[in-house]
Amino acid sequence: MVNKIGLMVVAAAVLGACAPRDVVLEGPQPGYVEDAAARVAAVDWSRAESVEVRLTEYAFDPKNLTLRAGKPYRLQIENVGTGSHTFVSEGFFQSIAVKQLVGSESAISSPFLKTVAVSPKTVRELTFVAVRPGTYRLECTVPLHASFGMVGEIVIQ
Ligand SMILES: [Cu+2]
Repeated sequence: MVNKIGLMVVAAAVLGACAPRDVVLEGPQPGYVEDAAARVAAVDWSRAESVEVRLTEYAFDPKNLTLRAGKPYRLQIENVGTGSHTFVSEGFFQSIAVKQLVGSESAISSPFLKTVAVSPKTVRELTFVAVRPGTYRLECTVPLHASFGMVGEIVIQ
């Protein structure tokens, strides 16, 4: 019988070599906010609220984020762990108007996000307007991480 720690060590050894990458779709995409560009243009970005979420082995901290529809945000997604992680929430990505996703090496302005990859000791910043109210599951899609507890919830009120 393999215990949980043993399984984590095996998983880290097997999966450590393949770092996850961003996945961004070409638009237009069904399901995403249609007038995202107009919504991004309409808000005052100087009033954007900063929110932080930290990624570790194997958790999101905080685990739950609550946002308000119509408000602009700067979400700092910081990987303070030692392995690569992802920030994935299809429902959330389809419910926001994305302005930009920036990192140390790239800036993405496509609104059709699918996977945000965060290397160890790096920060990605996602600027967006929260649009559609709902409760959305958040997870890390690196194999086994979600089953180790790397899940959360994003609420847009
Ligand atoms: Cu992870």
